[in-house]
Amino acid sequence: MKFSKSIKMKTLVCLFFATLLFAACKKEQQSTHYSDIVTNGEMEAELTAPPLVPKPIGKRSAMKLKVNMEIKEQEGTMTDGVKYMYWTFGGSVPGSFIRTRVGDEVEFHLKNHPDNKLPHNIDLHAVTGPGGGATSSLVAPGHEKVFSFKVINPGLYVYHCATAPVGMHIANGMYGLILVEPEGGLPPVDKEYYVMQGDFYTQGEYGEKGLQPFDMNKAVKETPDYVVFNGKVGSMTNGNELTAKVGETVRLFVGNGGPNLVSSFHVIGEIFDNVHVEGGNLINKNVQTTLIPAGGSAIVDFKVETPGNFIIVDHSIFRAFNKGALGILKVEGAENKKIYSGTIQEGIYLPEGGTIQKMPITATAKTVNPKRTVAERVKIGKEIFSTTCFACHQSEGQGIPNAFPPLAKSDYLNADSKRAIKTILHGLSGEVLVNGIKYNNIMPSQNLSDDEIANVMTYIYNSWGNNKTEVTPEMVKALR
Ligand code: HEC
Ligand SMILES: [Cu+2]
Repeated sequence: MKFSKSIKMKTLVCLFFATLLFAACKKEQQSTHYSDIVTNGEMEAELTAPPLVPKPIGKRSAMKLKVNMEIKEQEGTMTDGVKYMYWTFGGSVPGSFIRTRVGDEVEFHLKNHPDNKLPHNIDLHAVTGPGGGATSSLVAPGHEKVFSFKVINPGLYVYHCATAPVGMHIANGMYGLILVEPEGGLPPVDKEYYVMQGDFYTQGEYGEKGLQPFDMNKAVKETPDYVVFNGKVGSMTNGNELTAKVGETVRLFVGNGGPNLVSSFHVIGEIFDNVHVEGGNLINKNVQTTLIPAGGSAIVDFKVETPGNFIIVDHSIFRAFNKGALGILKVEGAENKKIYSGTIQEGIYLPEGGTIQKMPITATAKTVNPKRTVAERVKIGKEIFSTTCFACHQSEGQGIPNAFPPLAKSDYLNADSKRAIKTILHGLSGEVLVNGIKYNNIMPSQNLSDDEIANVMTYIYNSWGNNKTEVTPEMVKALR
């Protein structure tokens, strides 16, 4: 009995190894096949800055592809009033998008601009070789290094600088994507975009003005002030939205440069029809959120069926609303009520015992009340309005009949600024008369600092035909 059992075991073990061997041969066959592809001719690679990608490669045969990439250390804008010294591949963060096909032989020319301060190199995850190219590409300012490699694995790959301290070079924006198309190309789509997440560490807090130097301690602790798409806050909002028309299929080449965080990539109001998981061959379907590791990627595509603004986020959601990881895909076209009805009815819902809801008061702890001009207050106030008040009072302050009173040309608002400030500070309930119409609903008290209330109120008073009152933090403080 024992004897026959051990024979069975041996057969099993043999079988196991035979399978492994077979699998190994198969893998070898595949990459031999790709590395055996003969190149035919030579061309210069088209390089693009985000959110654009070069034209699809499709059916072109493998070629010798020349990539001319210039490293530039340059000051740029992180968000309004905040500057950052970016280190870039090709002058953008993320760096230029490189598009190749399997079998291409890439001749890489890495140039370090003479005005730069530091040596750099490049590690491309699409390279099969030591350091992904880093060992052959270290280049001093005012120099150029050339090396070449054959792309033998289709997929979407991250590239980054790998010069010590590596984390710092990546944190300053030295990353990008290189696509290796499979033979015959990717299925055609209507729109293609390049989106890459990164986390940034600055000496000042989020939004603190001026040129902000890199903060090594925060980077080591992995506590970024900014988590953004395409190198800055607002890279895909306020006139820079990605666009598509109803009925089109959109493909996003998404990367995550890190250096630290993993992205929970999500488009609000869309479902990815296809996801090339981790940028490889495996295709998952009908995905809500796809995980993109630091130094990794995903290719997602989806058909847009309804018009509207689709918000692109890292679903670790404080990053989206408080650190910058938010973009917009703007879809235009005819509505499709079968797929999305819009609001059918709006009524008032007051649960039993409904009273003014209190948010935990933490904002008051911030006591700094900076001096600002009216124009500055209006600008900042507009942002506060569009995140805090707009859901109820609507984008043009027009309110919603029977539910939320208007702020545009509101006699209630214009008659008494102290009363209006108290409304924000303490909430409001019971019957109010605004422009001759009765409202009897509840406005929750808002958890905002004196400065924030001053800004949002100044914005409201200076918009939509109101009386241009300036509200200062001192006025708010006196009523708190
Ligand atoms: C959850 C919905 C909601 C939000 C969010 C909200 N409000 Fe209100 N607001 C109301 C309601 C409801 C009333 C009327 C209360 C009543 O009927 O007693 C009101 C009343 C007001 C009024 C006085 C009436 C008028 O029309 O002039 C002002 C001013 C006002 N809100 C400003 C703001 C500002 C500024 C914000 C953002 C910081 C804000 N509200 C956020 C629901 C909201
Ligand atoms: Cu570098």
